[in-house]
Amino acid sequence: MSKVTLIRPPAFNKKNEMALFATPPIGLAYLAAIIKKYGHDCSVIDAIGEALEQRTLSDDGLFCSCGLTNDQIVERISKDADLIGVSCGYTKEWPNYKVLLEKIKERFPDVSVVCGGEHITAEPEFSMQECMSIDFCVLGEGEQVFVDLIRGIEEKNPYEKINGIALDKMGK
Ligand code: B12
Repeated sequence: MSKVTLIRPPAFNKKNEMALFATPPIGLAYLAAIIKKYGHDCSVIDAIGEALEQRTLSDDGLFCSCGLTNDQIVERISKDADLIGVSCGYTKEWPNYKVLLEKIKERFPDVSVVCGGEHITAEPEFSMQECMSIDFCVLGEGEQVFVDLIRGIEEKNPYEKINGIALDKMGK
């Protein structure tokens, strides 16, 4: 049995840009359901839902994140997580995803970091080249791929027999 933490990062916008962001992270709910169905432990950190009113300006004052800060997210990750999954849905949020992913890898260097979502599906090579903290990219709908990946990592053979993984470190 593996212990998985899934993360929806905060919404990240230009300072004065407004987007409708307070929606449930349905994609991660689907993933959590199947991960549990296969007998694994799974928790979800919904950075937006867990701090709806919190706004944080970037150091240069140009961007605003809505929800938990990256540091608060890292604090909430299970200390004994075997796998950390991060949803990267919006290309405009990539600069912040990168910072979050780097903080996660710094704190959990030995834990596999898996990314998925629309941005990753569209730009897997770009994302892995820009961010060395990603171990695996999952393309498209992630449910079956994620449980296959968990099994692969448990068996220390994550590179074979899994359809839907874009790249891994071996492919860099
Ligand atoms: C509903 C929707 C919204 C809703 C709510 C989204 C939400 N739930 O959070 C609202 C209206 C809020 C919205 C807003 C925006 N949206 Co929108 N949205 C969608 C839409 C139509 C469906 C998303 C969805 O809920 N899918 C269903 C769920 C179940 O699937 P999912 O989230 O994709 O998750 C699955 C996989 O992606 C994957 N997965 C996801 N996360 C992870 C994580 C891991 C670790 C793994 C392994 C797998 C994985 O597995 C999941 C299960 O199969 C998509 C288009 C589409 N058809 O996908 C656009 C889309 C995601 N939106 C898009 C955009 C651009 C925006 C806005 C920027 C628009 C704007 N200018 O304001 C804003 C940004 C909001 C923000 N954060 O600031 C683009 C993103 C493109 C990109 N590369 O950036 C899309 C792809 C539409 C498009 N083709 O242009 N959006």
